[in-house]
Amino acid sequence: MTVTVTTRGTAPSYLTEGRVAFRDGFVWGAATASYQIEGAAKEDGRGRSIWDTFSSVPGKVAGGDTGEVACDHYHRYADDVRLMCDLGLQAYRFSVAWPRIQADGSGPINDLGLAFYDRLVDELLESDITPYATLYHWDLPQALEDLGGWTARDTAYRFADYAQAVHARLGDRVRSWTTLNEPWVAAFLGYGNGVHAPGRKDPAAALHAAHHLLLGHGLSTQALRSAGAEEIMLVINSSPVLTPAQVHAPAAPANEADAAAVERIHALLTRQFLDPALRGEYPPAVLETLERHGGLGHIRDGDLEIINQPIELVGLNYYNPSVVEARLGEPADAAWPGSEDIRFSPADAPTTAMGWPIVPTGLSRLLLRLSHDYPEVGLFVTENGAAFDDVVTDGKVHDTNRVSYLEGHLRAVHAAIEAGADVRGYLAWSLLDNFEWAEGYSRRFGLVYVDYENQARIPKDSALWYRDVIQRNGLTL
Ligand code: GCO
Repeated sequence: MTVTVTTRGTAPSYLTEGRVAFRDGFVWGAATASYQIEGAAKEDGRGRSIWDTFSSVPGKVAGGDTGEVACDHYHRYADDVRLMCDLGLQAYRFSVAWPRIQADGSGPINDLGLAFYDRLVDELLESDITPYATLYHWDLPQALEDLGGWTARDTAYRFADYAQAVHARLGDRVRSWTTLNEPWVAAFLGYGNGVHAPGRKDPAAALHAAHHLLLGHGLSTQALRSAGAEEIMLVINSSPVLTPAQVHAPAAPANEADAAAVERIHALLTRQFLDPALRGEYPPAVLETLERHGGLGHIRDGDLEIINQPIELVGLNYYNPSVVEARLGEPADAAWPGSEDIRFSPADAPTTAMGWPIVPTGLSRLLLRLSHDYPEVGLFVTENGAAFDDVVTDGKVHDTNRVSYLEGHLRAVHAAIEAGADVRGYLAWSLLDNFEWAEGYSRRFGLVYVDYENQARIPKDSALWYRDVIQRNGLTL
């Protein structure tokens, strides 16, 4: 499929300015996640994760794909680091698989599992690439899920123990730590609509999971901090919430009902996580939603103080805006708990192979809103990228659509910085084509193409273009 990226309406001024230079020290890199690339699912004492279980159930993942082999990164990490080095990456965001460290999510620490990340970190540092370690990117040990998973309060305490064990081994070399990746997705797709592992479909369970994930964030932040961690980050999937008319032109929502729909979805998606973590409170829209779905009994006195730990950075994974309208009087089959009376609409924009609308200006709007609302933290774009139906031609992948996507979004990051947002770095999603969760291997997000038949890696045109961007610390027209 060929997707042409077009700019609709009047081009924002930063698109016509010529050279776009980032400040010295802006960090450039790429991201991956353990289950999506490592493979070696049964090696060196790794326990089973909820994604091993979920992907083995027919019909859950496209093509019946699993992460059993993935990109075989567990064995090929040294070559992959060489590839990063060739592309000039300054930073690499990876995640640690909890079931490699504790097969059952608690109890004995598996030295062989830690040794893998030890080797990876050393390899990165030898290549002058800064490691950004994420402790939870969704591969919960199955044994903990059997005890309730994130709906069980105890999982938060087990997570802090695990975080401490990983820091004890890598903390002398890793200075930047991310507790959770996208708690909204882990809670609401995992426990709410069942599209992700563990595949539960219960709105109250999703809301409980969200709180316990936050509690795990707070407890692990305390553990990391007292062990001397320098930089701690919480990574969320966030998007600006817009009405259809706002997608291409900044304007106020047409009416009060739409304005309320916008703020409600923003509260459920973003404030549900950042207000407790950064302010020690839940926004009213989240409390009202909890009242309607199982109550507040799972929130204990003192939880919000634990969750509200000082952190240095919020990481944003941005792909597309959320477009909503009020739908008063229509049947209330909520897409998410709390989204009753709200309709999610398609944006008037070209889409990626995921069907996600391409709206680069959404990233500037998001960065500016969050820097305005939460001035106490720095921001980092921890994921941004696009899946397209890449084709190998004579050993090359001419992914001009991905180059356009990335270029548009980097201009948007730059525009936000110019307008005052404190954005410290940008990590492309993803280094490699990989296991795209419920979509399996059918969606390719990589800067580097992976031939799953023989594990060959082919840097796409976008990878070579990104290498030049990093080298110049900016873009040229
Ligand atoms: C995500 C993810 C990645 C996805 C990517 C594309 O954090 O949602 O961190 O694992 O693969 O976002 O969907």
